[in-house]
Amino acid sequence: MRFTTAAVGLTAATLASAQVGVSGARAPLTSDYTAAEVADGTAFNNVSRMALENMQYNIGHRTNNSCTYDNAQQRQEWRTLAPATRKSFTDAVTCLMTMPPTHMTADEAPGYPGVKSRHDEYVATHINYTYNIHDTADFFTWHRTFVHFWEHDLKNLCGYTGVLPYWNWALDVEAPQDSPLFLGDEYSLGSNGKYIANRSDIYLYAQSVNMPPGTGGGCVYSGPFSNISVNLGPLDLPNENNVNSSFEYNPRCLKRDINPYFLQNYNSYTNITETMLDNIYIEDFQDIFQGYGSSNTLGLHGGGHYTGGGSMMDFHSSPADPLFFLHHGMVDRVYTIWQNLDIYRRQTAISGTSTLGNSPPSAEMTLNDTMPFGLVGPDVRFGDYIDTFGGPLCYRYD
Ligand SMILES: *[C@@H]1O[C@H](CO)[C@@H](O)[C@H](O)[C@H]1NC(C)=O
Ligand SMILES: *[C@@H]1O[C@H](CO)[C@@H](O)[C@H](O)[C@H]1NC(C)=O
Ligand SMILES: *[C@@H]1O[C@H](CO)[C@@H](O)[C@H](O)[C@H]1NC(C)=O
Ligand SMILES: *[C@@H]1O[C@H](CO)[C@@H](O)[C@H](O)[C@H]1NC(C)=O
Ligand SMILES: *[C@@H]1O[C@H](CO)[C@@H](O)[C@H](O)[C@H]1NC(C)=O
Ligand SMILES: *[C@@H]1O[C@H](CO)[C@@H](O)[C@H](O)[C@H]1NC(C)=O
Ligand SMILES: *[C@@H]1O[C@H](CO)[C@@H](O)[C@H](O)[C@H]1NC(C)=O
Ligand SMILES: *[C@@H]1O[C@H](CO)[C@@H](O)[C@H](O)[C@H]1NC(C)=O
Ligand SMILES: [Cu+2]
Repeated sequence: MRFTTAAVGLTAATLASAQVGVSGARAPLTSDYTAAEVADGTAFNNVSRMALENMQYNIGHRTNNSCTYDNAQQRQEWRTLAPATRKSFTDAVTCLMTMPPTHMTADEAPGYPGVKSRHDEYVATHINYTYNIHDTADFFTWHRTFVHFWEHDLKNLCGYTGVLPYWNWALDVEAPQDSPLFLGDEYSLGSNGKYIANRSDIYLYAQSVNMPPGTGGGCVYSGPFSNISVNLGPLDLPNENNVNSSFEYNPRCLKRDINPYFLQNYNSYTNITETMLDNIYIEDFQDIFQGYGSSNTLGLHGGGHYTGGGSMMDFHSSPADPLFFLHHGMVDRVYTIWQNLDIYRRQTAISGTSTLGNSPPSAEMTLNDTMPFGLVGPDVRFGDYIDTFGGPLCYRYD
């Protein structure tokens, strides 16, 4: 690899001019590394360290002076959390899933028959805004904020004191069904779904992908979440009995169908590195990440959802599976690295409208627009959540 980092090492004078967007250094590209370095994660780890160095160097230029590099929360990959912390995390999630709604009023309740828990308020909100938060300008920032609110609830409503875990897909690319995440013991995130044999491939028309059956298919049967009730959805699953109205009460088990096919074809280190390094404009980066407008019809985002299978595969109600939040932690991590590799051009870059694929047409979003959070919490200003060290946010990734 023959590239050195962007902002690290710039003098204060260069930095001042860099701030107005004329930074001379370019961010690394996949072609700066060998194919082997890209495939085995060397390149990814190298640029993620560069991003952290850039972050540290530029911290003084953020909007919130009380957030420093050292006091920022450092989110960790699931398997690096101590077993006891993992258990306290899943206990806190179970607490949110069994706690009554906190935001929905008695007047609102009849409109949301399937909302039975605080966690359901998250699921319902994602269902409600599905077409306003995917393939839109605020895809990354809306989901970042959604995860942030959920983390806040785990801590404030359910006493969780650890850091928010994320799921690095590439670590499980060989056999996600054997991942420590899905071992099914009390320190895991719950088991795979119960294996259902003899299923055939399903053709996914929207994605032009022939989906082979995964390694599970039925209910999560051991460990955390084997006993919880999923109350909302599904709305868009192939070959399932989908609900007929968005917020219908449809209690059932949590289903998973861990599927290596998707991780191997969409979420390898090569896939992550190419997506992150070779899309220098936000409009390309966010499109390819979600599989829009390219031959990569699922992208890193879709690949993770389809790897989970079952409840995670439903476009609308996927936050029903807590895996959603670890998956979106990694989505946010890759976005954060991308932003910090070229802070001056990328930190506040946005492009697009507030409707999926701009259909129906809507106005270009600005950082002053509000993002809606329905039953989760107050609407927030887009620009306040675009920097992990800005506004109310103060975290980074390890
Ligand atoms: C990236 O890799 C190069 C080559 O091995 C090395 O010189 C550089 O220090 C690394 N950068 C970081 C931030 O790890
Ligand atoms: C699956 O298919 C095989 C071969 O057709 C058959 O022997 C087996 O009984 C089937 N298993 C189930 C669970 O249906
Ligand atoms: C699931 O619920 C049943 C009935 O409430 C209970 O007997 C069982 O211990 C629970 N299992 C787990 C893993 O929590
Ligand atoms: C949706 O409506 C159809 C037709 O009435 C019905 O067969 C199906 O069971 C309903 N789905 C759910 C989840 O209730
Ligand atoms: C993802 O990477 C794998 C190699 O790890 C490659 O075979 C596959 O074509 C890539 N997928 C996309 C959509 O680029
Ligand atoms: C946002 O609003 C502020 C204050 O009203 C204004 O100065 C700024 O130009 C606006 N920014 C955008 C991107 O519209
Ligand atoms: C659904 O959207 C409407 C319109 O924005 C809003 O009033 C309502 O609170 C939302 N409900 C949920 C669950 O997000
Ligand atoms: C600034 O960051 C600190 C530390 O994370 C936080 O407590 C505070 O609420 C933030 N300020 C604003 C205005 O969001
Ligand atoms: Cu989403």
